[in-house]
This record gives sequence, structure tokens and C-alpha cells, in this order.
Amino acid sequence: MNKTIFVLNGPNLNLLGVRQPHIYGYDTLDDVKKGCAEVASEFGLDVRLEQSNWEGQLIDWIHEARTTACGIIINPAAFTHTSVAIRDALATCEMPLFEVHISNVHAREAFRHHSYVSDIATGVIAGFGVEGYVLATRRLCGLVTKP
Ligand code: DHK
Repeated sequence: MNKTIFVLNGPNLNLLGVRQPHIYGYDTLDDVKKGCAEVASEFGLDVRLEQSNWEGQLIDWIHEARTTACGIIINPAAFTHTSVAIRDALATCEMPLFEVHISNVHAREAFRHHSYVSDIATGVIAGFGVEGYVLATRRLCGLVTKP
């Protein structure tokens, strides 16, 4: 079995920690990576965290995940609400898929209420801050390591 969990992040999340901290908090993607890796290691798994502002790059990583990952956690950020291409790429992956949003998208502007990913995801977490990534990691690890 592949032992790597892909944690993919979309546009503007490179600015996590400094971007609108009242919405997204002060933790950085490095903090996210540490938190997820810590949990994954309890299960003998590891984490590859990536971020891109480019849709095509995210799609390339999703394609890579198809053969090298045991599961995907993705925060597509703004692409959540716009990208059929990311949805189609994710739909080709036969592994657990968790969609994470740091903020509660349902309590924000109406255009953030629709996701192209949610209905093909194993689970969705929104509004738990960056803790959402860690919770998704724990659930994913449980799913892929259960006998
Ligand atoms: C992050 C973004 O950048 C927004 O475009 C999404 C998401 C919400 C988040 O809460 O993590 O609408």
C-alpha cells in the first residue's frame, strides 16, 4: 500500500498566517504540515503537502496521487467554487478524499456555498480552522489502515 497522504492547497494559501488572519488564523502551511505529519506518523504514514496558485499544477499533483498516494486531503481554496477540471481529476482517484476549508464557507458569501468537490468527497470539514486538516488526516489514516 502507498504510505503517503497528499495534502493539496489551492490559490492564496501560500499566504496562510498573514492573509486575513481574522478569517484564516495565524498558523502557516508549515504548521499544517507539522500537525498532519505528526498524526500520520502515529499510523506509520507520511504527508506530502503542496500548494499552488495554478490550477494545472494542482491537477498534475492529483494525477501523481493516483499512483503514489493512499489518500488526498485538499483545500482547493477559490477553485472549490469554480473548477470542474479539479473535480474531474479528483474523480479519477480511487482513494479516500477529504475536502477541507479553514473558514466556514457556508457562513460567508453565497458564491462560496457551492463546491465542485463535496459530492465526490469522502468527507468535508469547514470552519475548524487549520485543525480541520489534522482532523481529516486522523480520519483518513484510520480508514486506510483499518484491517
Ligand atoms: C479558502 C479560500 O481561499 C477561499 O477561496 C474559500 C477557503 C474558502 C478556506 O476557508 O480555507 O472560499
